[in-house]
Amino acid sequence: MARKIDSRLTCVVNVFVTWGRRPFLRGFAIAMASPFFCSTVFAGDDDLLKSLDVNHDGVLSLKEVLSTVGAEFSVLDKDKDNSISKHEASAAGVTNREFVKFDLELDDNLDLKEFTELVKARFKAADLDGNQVIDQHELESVNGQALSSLLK
Ligand SMILES: [Ca+2]
Ligand SMILES: [Ca+2]
Ligand SMILES: [Ca+2]
Repeated sequence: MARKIDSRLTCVVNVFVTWGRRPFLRGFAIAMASPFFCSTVFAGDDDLLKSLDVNHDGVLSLKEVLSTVGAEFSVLDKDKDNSISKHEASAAGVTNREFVKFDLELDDNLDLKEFTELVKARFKAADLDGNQVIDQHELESVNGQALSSLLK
């Protein structure tokens, strides 16, 4: 997630540097190019919200997020043994500390139930204003990125 924020910043900087070399375009570049260009490049989270927003109210409820958990679990379970190993989890950005916390059966694997608890915890962390739904702004926050990294 930090990488993504970095690349977004890099994108803005690149637009400024590239376009800023031509003085007559500098004003245009600063006023117009970076927000439009970079929001186009990084439209992914908007897509995620739209694809999961079943009732089209513009925000994600826990129910909507959990509707994708089974599918996502299968994607992350690369060796198809019906559990997510430490290695598989870390590929999805799950920290060692988180893994240990949610591996309730202490078998060094997350089953679907444990993975669902992890997603629930990240949902709660991403709901910055505590209104039980995730809006676009919350999805773009650091905690929101942590949630979306488990969902795509
Ligand atoms: Ca919704
Ligand atoms: Ca596995
Ligand atoms: Ca919220």
